[in-house]
Amino acid sequence: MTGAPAEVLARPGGFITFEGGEGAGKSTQITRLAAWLRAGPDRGPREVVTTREPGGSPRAERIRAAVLSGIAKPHGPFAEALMFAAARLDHLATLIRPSLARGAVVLCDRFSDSTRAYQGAAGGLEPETLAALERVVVGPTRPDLTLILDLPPEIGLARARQRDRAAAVTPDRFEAEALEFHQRLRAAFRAIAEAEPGRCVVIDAQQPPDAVAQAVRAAVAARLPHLAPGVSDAA
Ligand code: Z5A
Repeated sequence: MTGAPAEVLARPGGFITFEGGEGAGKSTQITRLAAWLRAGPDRGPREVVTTREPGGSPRAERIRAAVLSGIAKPHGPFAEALMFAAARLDHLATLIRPSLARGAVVLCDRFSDSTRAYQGAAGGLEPETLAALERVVVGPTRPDLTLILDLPPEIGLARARQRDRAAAVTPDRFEAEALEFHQRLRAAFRAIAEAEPGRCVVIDAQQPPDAVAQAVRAAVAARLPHLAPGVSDAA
């Protein structure tokens, strides 16, 4: 690397993405990390924007509803990847980049690693195709840190199904895939972490929520120390 793009160097906040399989606890941990980052006693209140993919902006949320309904599945993984890319373009332009430019911390539930894992490793699209799409869509707005919540898919799916039953919602297009698909996803996220250790940290998501939250905070404090609230707050 000869140096980070100017946009990244000028980033006083941070762009943190959460990745992993179904029911890994991403939403739970984003809420908890946001509360921790906002309450930094030594640095005063900090703007923390929580968002998700697909979605995160009004136009991207409309694409989310369509793609999770399964409407694009008959067209194959490339068509689905293009729909996720279209949603991501709008999300980046209208929410993520303006937030980072203001100095906010952006916490995003899934981002381009999900395209690599779902449409690539599990869906069968070639990595070169997805890498080209990612270069065009994401450009320099790459995450500073990616937390990969890792657990056996059987456990994550059971959690997601229990949550869906309690809320009386039906599983979406991806939750309904076979266990083998979810095993490929887990392997794909672990491979991404292995290939990009400077950006990714794998968190054991089988632990109770408090222990996962502690591991998440430790990873943020280690990788992005300018974001960590005072040490007294980390316990
Ligand atoms: N997708 C794609 O294919 N390509 C792309 O490029 C992108 C996405 C960006 C979005 O679904 C789908 O889109 C996703 C991939 C695909 N696949 N699916 N389905 P989504 O946003 O609706 O769902 P998700 O991202 O998979 O998240 P999730 O299933 O909602 O789970 P989660 O956010 O990781 O977990 P949670 O909601 O925090 O927790 C799940 C339940 O477990 C809940 O009842 C918690 O109270 C409980 N929980 C949480 N943590 C724990 C611990 N530590 N122990 C025990 N119980 C826990």
